[in-house]
Amino acid sequence: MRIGLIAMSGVRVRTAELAALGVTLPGFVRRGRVIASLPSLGLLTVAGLTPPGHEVRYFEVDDLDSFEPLPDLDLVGISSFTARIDAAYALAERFRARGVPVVLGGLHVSLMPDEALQHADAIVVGGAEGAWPRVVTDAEQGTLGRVYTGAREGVFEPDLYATPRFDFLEGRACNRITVQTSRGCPRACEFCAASLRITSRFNQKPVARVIAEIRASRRYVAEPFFELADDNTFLDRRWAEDFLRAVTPEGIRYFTETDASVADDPRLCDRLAASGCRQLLIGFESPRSGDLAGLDPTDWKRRQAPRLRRVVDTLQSRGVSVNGCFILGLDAHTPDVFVDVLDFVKSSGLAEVQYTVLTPFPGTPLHARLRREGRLLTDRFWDRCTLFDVTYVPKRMSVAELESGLRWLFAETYTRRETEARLLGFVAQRRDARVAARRARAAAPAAAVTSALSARDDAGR
Ligand code: B12
Repeated sequence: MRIGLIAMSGVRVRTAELAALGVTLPGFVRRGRVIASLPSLGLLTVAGLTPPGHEVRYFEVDDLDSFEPLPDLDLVGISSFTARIDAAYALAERFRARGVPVVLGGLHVSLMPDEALQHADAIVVGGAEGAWPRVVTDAEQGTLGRVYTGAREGVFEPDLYATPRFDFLEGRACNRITVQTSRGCPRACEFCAASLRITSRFNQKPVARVIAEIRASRRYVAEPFFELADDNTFLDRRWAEDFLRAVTPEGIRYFTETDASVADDPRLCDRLAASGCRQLLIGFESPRSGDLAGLDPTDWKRRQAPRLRRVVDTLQSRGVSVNGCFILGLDAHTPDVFVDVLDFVKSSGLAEVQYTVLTPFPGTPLHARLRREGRLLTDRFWDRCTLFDVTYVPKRMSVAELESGLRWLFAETYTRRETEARLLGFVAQRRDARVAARRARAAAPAAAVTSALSARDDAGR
């Protein structure tokens, strides 16, 4: 069969006003441009899982109109997050109108299966592992079912796992590659719409497989910067130790997401920079601990808030910049939160910062709660699930206050001056830490001699 795998791409900001603000702000634009070039690891994985004997093609579609004429295919698989799901449905309908069976999969489809089924011949709920090979075989035999459920655990075990088809990236103008080292996250935050929703427990990829993927991808893209497509990379310390040991000699540079607990292990942090880790993205959500009550089942995030400055310091003094993420519009947020967040950003020395609006992605506990409380602005707002659009009534401020507060934060944070000040602050922090370490080392032998002498004196007495 000729199988087409199509990623719905596009979207950064939707609101014209935010877009206008965003495109004039250097920090935001820099990050926006860079990440927009990332491929769909989900579909490269689906391609890897395709049984042999089929011709597989990979497409990224931003503008539906420019995807004409439709390629000749026998089976189509489309991947989309919530923000572009309506475009994915429209594209699915076009193929179906020509008699080409369409399979939809991905996070949104897994969370909204009934909706997705109205626009597809078949859907895959959960990971493609354990489902896609059956889909292809059934489609080939003309017995395509309606709903296929992928594995929710053990997805990196040999019988389910396949290496993503990084060869599809050959010749592409991309300088960044995503590699997944784990799926899921035990923190289970109410708002989370990431891979935790398609797993029943934290799945960790064996280190040897991760390294094999890194090597495989480097055959097709020269000197890529890696983004680990994880929710919480360094959660499992033993795995993390093994990973750092194995990845260091690979000589790569990478960025990933983890939580504040990484700073509990200074030995691990000591080795991060040398392993190629350039930046850690950590969800701080809010600098005020009271704002974080009830965000996750064990109130873990609330308990971290008082130590966030130390977390920044621990990592940045070791040469790993921290990208602190803040969610605006939490239930406890009052209009003074914007000033407090900015104060924290400036005084903590964070090298990078990312603000998003609390977003009730469909299928999340947050969505169910806000719906119950009658606080969703509209029933169906999928194209507004960009992380920058307000889609609900905040508890302690108005929609307009949240929107204008966010715009104010963007404007205050992403000016060229502020962006450079943050980066220079990080460089200085690293330099000062190195100087302090050198001084401590230089002082160490002298201190050792003094204590040896006094030990001798003590012994002589
Ligand atoms: C890398 C990344 C990106 C990259 C690449 C996107 C891409 N096309 O894959 C970029 C930077 C471009 C991006 C953009 C956006 N992103 Co993004 N991104 C991520 C990130 C960090 C990792 C995703 C990933 O690669 N996962 C690994 C792969 C293997 O998993 P997967 O995609 O789920 O695929 C598996 C299954 O879902 C399934 N599957 C997926 N598709 C299909 C299709 C078929 C046919 C089948 C059978 C199976 C199947 O099989 C795969 C293997 O099991 C996640 C956060 C996270 N930590 O997970 C956010 C995340 C996915 N992004 C998110 C958002 C909101 C966005 C943006 C809207 C942001 C914006 N304002 O622009 C855009 C939307 C882009 C779009 N057009 O839809 C949300 C999505 C939530 C949701 N439920 O919709 C997440 C979860 C982050 C968050 N804060 O909540 N993103």
